[in-house]
Amino acid sequence: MQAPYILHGWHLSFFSGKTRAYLRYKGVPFIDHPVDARTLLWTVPRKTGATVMPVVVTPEGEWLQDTKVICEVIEQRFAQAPVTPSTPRQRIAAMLLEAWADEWWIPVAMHYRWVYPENYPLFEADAGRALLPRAPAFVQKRLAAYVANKMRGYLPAVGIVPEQYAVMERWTERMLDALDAHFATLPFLFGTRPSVADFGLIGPLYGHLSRDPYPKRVLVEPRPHLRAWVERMNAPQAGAGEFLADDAIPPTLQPLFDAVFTEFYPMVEGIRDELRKALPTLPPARKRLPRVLGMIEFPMGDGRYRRGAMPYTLWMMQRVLDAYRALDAEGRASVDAWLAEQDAAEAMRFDIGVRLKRAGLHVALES
Ligand SMILES: N[C@@H](CCC(=O)N[C@@H](CS)C(=O)NCC(=O)O)C(=O)O
Repeated sequence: MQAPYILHGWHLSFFSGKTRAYLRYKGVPFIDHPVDARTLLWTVPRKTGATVMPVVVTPEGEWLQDTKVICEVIEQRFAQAPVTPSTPRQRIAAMLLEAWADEWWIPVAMHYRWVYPENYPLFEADAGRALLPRAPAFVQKRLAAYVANKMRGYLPAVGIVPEQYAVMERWTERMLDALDAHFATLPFLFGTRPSVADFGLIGPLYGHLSRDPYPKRVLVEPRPHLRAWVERMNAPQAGAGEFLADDAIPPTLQPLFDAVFTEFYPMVEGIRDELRKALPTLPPARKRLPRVLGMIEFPMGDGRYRRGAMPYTLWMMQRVLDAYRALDAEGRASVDAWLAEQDAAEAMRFDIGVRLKRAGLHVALES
């Protein structure tokens, strides 16, 4: 029998939920290890350059960090039932939705966790037990409360300030209605097989929105098809299902693509513009960019939203643009025709201006 992989992550964690669902779907033998303080604060930074979860350790002893890297490595080793569609429109559409899910939804997930104190006891219990499994309960709780406080300190940088609560909540409810309507017609976003877009979206929808008591009660429980999708994502039949035939994009996903092209793209353009402004101010030898640049503003539903620009998002977009450029001429033409229908004919010609590489949770200029 093959030695198992190890997933160091928590059920509370956005990106751990994404990776857990993915490993289960791929039938990867793995141990689900709630990462403890020593591993998180000592081993993970030494092995990956960041204090972060999830991290996957392979049977060969490699420490994989970043959900895209984990997925790329596992896709090569477990080749059955690929989760990135091979047909051009579905491929680009799924990768765009993954980028949107990973990046746009972070403030949504953080908002619903940290604005409602009803969620705090679960966080403190789970995080405390995971961090210090052998410590007395009061010590666990005290450390978890310290971590929770630190997390709340990040809220303004991602735009979670009282003036923006209402626009965020209206946006989320509308989008969850759209997802509920979609999952009434199809088990996953692009068919009967989950794709990278489903795994992206389970990030906010599992650890935060379906598990924290307030959003679970108010957002997910009233939407039965969405709730059923969350359950399917966590208990998949390994390797089962297919993407829709003929490279079809389900029309019920239209509200998601409207959000990608009229809200997410303006956010990404804002980040690119902040990066352009920041580049001349960086010391010449410095290639690694700060995690957060200046504040940007962009449309969100019926309002606008302001938050710090995180250049990591541009690296996510670079992956999608690279995938588009790797298509053959016929594939690119098919994607272009779909984008023209979306009123987003220029979307794959988006110019980041520099080439980026990932370094832990940061990005750096490629030299
Ligand atoms: N983009 C990374 C993000 C991982 C990530 O942000 N993980 C969160 C927990 S869900 C974390 O550890 N954050 C620490 C931090 O932001 O400093 C991925 O796809 O793996």
